[in-house]
Amino acid sequence: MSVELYERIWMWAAGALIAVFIGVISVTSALQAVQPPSHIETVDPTALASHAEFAEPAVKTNPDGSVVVSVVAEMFVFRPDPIEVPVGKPVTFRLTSGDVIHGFQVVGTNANAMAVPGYVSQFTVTFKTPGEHLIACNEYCGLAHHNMVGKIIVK
Ligand SMILES: [Cu+2]
Repeated sequence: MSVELYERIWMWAAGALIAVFIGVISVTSALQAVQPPSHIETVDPTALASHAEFAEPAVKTNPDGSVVVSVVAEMFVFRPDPIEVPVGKPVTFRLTSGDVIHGFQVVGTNANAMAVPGYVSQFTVTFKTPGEHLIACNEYCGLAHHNMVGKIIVK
């Protein structure tokens, strides 16, 4: 079987790109602990009402000024809402859902995660400027999905 020269060049180029991508993923996950934000820990979605953290989801400030925000996404609200966080401090969001899969996208930033029933999704973001951000659910979750929004106030 003979393969044209240009076809061979493109096949090797595509193979090299795939190797580079796999290499980047392997190196960053091994050296920088980069991993998907979801599925770090589990939680019983039927017992959120009596859960120590998620029964009253709230913003908690650590002694060093960093903040942990526990968020429950449910049809068709985010709790707490609005979420007030400080500017310039690391804000760790811990999300879960009490019913179906929801999205949690902080519009205008790269903060974006899924709230999956049974799991806690966690990510940390630092807001560099004060202001307000819309939180949008970006996973279709039911009839009022388009109304499922929240607000983050950075100050
Ligand atoms: Cu939704």
